[in-house]
Amino acid sequence: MAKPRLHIGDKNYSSWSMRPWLAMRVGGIAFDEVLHALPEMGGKPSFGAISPNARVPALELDGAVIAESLAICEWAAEQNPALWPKGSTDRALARSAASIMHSGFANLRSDAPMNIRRRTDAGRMTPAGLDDAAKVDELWSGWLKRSGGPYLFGDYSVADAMYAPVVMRFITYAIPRSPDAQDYIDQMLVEPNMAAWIAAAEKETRQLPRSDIA
Ligand SMILES: N[C@@H](CCC(=O)N[C@@H](CS)C(=O)NCC(=O)O)C(=O)O
Repeated sequence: MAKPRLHIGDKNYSSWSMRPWLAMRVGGIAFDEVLHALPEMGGKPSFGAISPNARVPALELDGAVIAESLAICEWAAEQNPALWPKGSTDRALARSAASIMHSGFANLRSDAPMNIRRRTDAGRMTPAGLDDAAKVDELWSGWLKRSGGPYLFGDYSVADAMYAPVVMRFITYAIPRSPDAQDYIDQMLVEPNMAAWIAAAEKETRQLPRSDIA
């Protein structure tokens, strides 16, 4: 098998790219990364011809291209099953947690786009965006209570990779949070692969006005 190639967007901005990149790194799966500049609003993406849905992330694998962050994370967990919890109920719950993130929290995502370098406040967010953030906090707290931590379902799983960009949003936008959510955020920030992504994002200099000025 040729080495998989993961196409990703700017590390400062591309929240969907961050998820499978983390899952693959935590899972110890060797891959090459191909970094693309996300297009300006209405612009043509450089990955348009590579990715089946003209989006990143996209994983090139043995002549096929796999789109969608969660599908790539599922592939990663087939290579390293430790990326999902062992018990079947916990595994189902972690898959549910990952799916809730993948399909939900649209208000939080649009009010507070991932921008790792930026520091601002939650004053720019709508009540609906803040409600989404409160819901995430409540879910994290419940899962952590059930598992005993330190990650959502005990050991690091795909669910944590899926929520990693939300951790960054809590910080960038100084979103109010519970002590349990703060502990989880602190835990996630020192995970070495997350720390490596953040360090790379901080070194990037490209700016996307739609995220930096808005
Ligand atoms: N549902 C997709 C979402 C992927 C997505 O929207 N990616 C953004 C970058 S974070 C993108 O490629 N945008 C293309 C564009 O802005 O033209 C997934 O889970 O991978």
